[in-house]
Amino acid sequence: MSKTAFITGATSGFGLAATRLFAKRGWKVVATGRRADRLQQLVDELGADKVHAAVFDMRDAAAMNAAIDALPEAFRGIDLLVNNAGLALGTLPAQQASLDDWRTMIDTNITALVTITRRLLPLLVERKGGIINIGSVAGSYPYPGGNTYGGTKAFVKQFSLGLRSDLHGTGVRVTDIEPGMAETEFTLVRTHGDRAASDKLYAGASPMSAEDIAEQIFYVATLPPHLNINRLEIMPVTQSFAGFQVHRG
Ligand code: NDP
Ligand code: 8X3
Repeated sequence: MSKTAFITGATSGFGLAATRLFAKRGWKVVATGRRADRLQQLVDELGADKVHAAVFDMRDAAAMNAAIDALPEAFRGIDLLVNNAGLALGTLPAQQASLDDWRTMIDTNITALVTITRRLLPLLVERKGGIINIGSVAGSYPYPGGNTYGGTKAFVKQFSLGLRSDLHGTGVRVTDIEPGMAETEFTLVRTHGDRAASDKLYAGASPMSAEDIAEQIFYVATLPPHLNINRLEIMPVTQSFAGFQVHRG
């Protein structure tokens, strides 16, 4: 019998590529996001027997719960939660950054992620399922302008490891996949729609693609059941680390 993945943020980037990959490899997918037209396109492309579109804003817990309550019978047996929906907003230094942007990132990347995880955990325990959280290298390596975004992804990393402890003995697997630079709509969102800035960031950099990350998600999800990758950090070859900075007054 085919398994079912619940993939948040399936209208773009990693979530969209993962939905396509899982569906093509025989899984059923509950695909979520705010952009209903894009989710409908996915259903049209992959088939209503393979993909169920659940349209809601991750920050609206009541809408989230209603969408889960309304799942058709064929999509209720969730085996895998992919906590992918998320965003960065802004690259200004903390002392100039928008507090509204910070709150949006915390509400989406942290509060919504724990809310949906808590909601689906009893089912995942019952089914010995799995959770794949999408963290980021920004949760481990600070960089100028990463402030709150990096903080949210550090939370995702530590929450993932904490879940592993709490779920000890249940058979439920938890992995934090921590990508570096990947070309999606991420930078378009981060720059509040600046296409030129987004194109410039990725130009000539050979970034990872959404499909690269979807393959990692599928790989982690389909490991033999006795294996758990705790953290999977992955970057393009063209990206690495820089040293500390020193200010001389
Ligand atoms: P995209 O912007 O391409 O996709 C983001 C997805 O998240 C969209 O489907 C969007 O759906 C969804 N989303 C955002 N906010 C909400 C919300 N309030 N309610 C419901 N859905 C929401 O970016 P990526 O694919 O790159 O990002 C996916 C994840 O990967 C994020 O958590 C990001 O932080 C992380 N990441 C990205 C990296 C990169 O370089 N691209 C690197 C490391 C991590 P919609 O707008 O339709 O609601
Ligand atoms: C996205 C990767 O390096 O832009 O999480 O923060 S980075």
